[in-house]
Amino acid sequence: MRFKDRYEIELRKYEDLISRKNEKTENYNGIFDRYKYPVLTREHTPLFWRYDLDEKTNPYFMERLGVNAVFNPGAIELDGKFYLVARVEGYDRKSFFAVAESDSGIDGFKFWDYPVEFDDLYPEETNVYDMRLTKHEDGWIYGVFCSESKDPNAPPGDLSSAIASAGIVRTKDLKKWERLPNLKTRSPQQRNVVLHPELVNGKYAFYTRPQDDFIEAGSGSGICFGLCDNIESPVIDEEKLVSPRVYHTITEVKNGAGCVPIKTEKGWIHIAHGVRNTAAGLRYVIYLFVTDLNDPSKVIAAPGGYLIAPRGEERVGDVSNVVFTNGVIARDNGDVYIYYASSDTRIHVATTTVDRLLDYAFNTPPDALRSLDCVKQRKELIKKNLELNIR
Ligand code: M1P
Repeated sequence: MRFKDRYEIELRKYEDLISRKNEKTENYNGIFDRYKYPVLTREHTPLFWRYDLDEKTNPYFMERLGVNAVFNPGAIELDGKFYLVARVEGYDRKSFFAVAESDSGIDGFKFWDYPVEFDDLYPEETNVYDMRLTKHEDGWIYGVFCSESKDPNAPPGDLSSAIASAGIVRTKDLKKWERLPNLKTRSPQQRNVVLHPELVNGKYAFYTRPQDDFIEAGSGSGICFGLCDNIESPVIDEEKLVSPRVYHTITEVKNGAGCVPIKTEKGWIHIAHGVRNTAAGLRYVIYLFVTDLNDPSKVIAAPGGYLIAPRGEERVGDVSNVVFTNGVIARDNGDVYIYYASSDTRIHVATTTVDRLLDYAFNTPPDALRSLDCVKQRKELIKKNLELNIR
């Protein structure tokens, strides 16, 4: 096939994909709606990111820089438009950030021409990923992400040990980004760090996830909270536990803050991830809790179990059996768009409202922690329903 014909075919496929309308699935739980199609996949990246479009230098119309996956986006609404800062992973395993924009938030996401660039402050930094976007009361939009480097103390031959820390950038328009120094805490490693949108006691407040090594939380007891005086030289001296890991629950192995907390009249809604082990490996689900409006480190509602778990084709991908969120948009009209990635491969949206999430948070029973207590909990629900004599 001629170069030009193949290009036209691939371009049509791409254009059909990015203009495809999304629709709600029949899946019902009263809490949120799922959608038929992912909102972003690797096929949504422009052809000119992947192919050399010059026939002279690419006569076979080959992909020169493939894209492996598009996942774990930060999310923000600006002037009525929906923006995702996605983690785009090349065939070479390195991730970078790229902005995609949509009018509806459920379909029509299109990448901007160029990926995000910022100052190269850390020559040892090898990989960057999972940006959380905070519209802060100080007027900046902050992006907090994982900055990963090879562990300088790894023994010879160990090419896997790495160090994760929290990188910070800020912007006003998602176009020009200023890099700030990485966050310093007492923990040897940090991932899944989120900046709170308001100052707390006049200080910048972060949700952290201390961990002993790159993968294992180890003695890290869960999602923590810490204050920092100066965002331009960010240091947290003390981390206070907010949402702990708990034996035989969805957070047994680890957990991590997800989106920037949503401010509501009843408290701050947090949507995070929890990890448990199975015979088939780790399973990541998304859960929710609410913290006090005046003390965002104090949990006031913690519904038991998960909010979103991987279903159907979401269960399969590069890292299977994973759903993960680091971007939620809560609109002024109360609508909530939860962007979540499945199996480190693609991005979906789930839609709901603040009212529904609060009802879920405050009226879903907490985890009873033991099978026999779970039976009591369920019996109570059954009895109440049967006494209603509905049928
Ligand atoms: O592979 C699943 C997820 O693993 C990590 O999350 P955590 O630090 O909680 O284990 C992250 O690297 C995330 O990007 C990834 O989706």
